[in-house]
Amino acid sequence: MLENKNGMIFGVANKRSIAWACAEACAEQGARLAFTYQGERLKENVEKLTADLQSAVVVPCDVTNQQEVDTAFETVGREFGKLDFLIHSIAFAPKEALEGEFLTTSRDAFRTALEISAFSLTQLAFAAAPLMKDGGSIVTMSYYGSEKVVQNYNVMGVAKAALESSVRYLAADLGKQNIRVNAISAGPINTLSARGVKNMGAMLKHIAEKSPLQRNVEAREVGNTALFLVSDLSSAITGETIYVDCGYNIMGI
Ligand code: 0WD
Repeated sequence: MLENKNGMIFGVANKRSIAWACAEACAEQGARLAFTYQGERLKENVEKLTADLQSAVVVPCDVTNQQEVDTAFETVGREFGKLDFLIHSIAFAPKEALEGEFLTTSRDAFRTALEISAFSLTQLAFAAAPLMKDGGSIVTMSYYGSEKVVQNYNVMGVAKAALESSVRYLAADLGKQNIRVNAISAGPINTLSARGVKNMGAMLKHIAEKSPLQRNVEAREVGNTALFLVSDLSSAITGETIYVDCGYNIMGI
């Protein structure tokens, strides 16, 4: 499905990362992939994980460092010639902002969370668009806390609201270049980042009890939806937030 397509994946921290599930789904369908890692601490993880993939490119990229972003896209442009899709699967908020009341969010925590978790999509889309010479697809990861209050999710919910809105504005701007932009709103999955959210265990249990499918979503199910969104099967879908949450979001009482 993705033969002759080149993709760039941001946000692999380890094998549990949603980004890695997306990478596996895309690699199985023949995509050639470039991976970025944030800082030296994750370099070895990403290099080991990607060692078995054919001709994968691995480059450093902390989105708070514009020079690194520019160099990452230069490298990928040189190696691949063109880019067909980009998967943005990164987020960060200081730990103290992910517990207690949203009311106490500091200016610094707000700025950091919004910059890394929301602005980075626009930053990466701007850098990727010139490489998407035959059109392209950009996919990001969101969460239900963007539209409803989820205890402890706090400033990350505000960042995800900004992210989902960015998806719509970017889709409107990039449509004329046949570049599509969509978000996946994933149900909770036990990854490294998720552990930063207090009461994750209770949340997983609640979803398994209340969602129509009566279980939690698996990372691979999110990966498969990302595969659909970066493939030509979704060629008329742009600006959307697609729920992959076992149906949890449709439930009222
Ligand atoms: O329940 C979940 N796990 C859900 C996650 C439900 C719904 C959505 N999501 C979202 C997250 O908010 C995030 O946007 O999915 C995305 C991926 O999250 P993940 O796979 O759960 O988490 P993880 O494996 O930790 O990957 C996120 C990575 C970072 O990992 P760590 O844990 O080291 O912070 O985002 C990257 C980093 O690799 N990251 C950055 N990358 C570049 N520059 C930066 C940065 N400044 N900061 C974090």
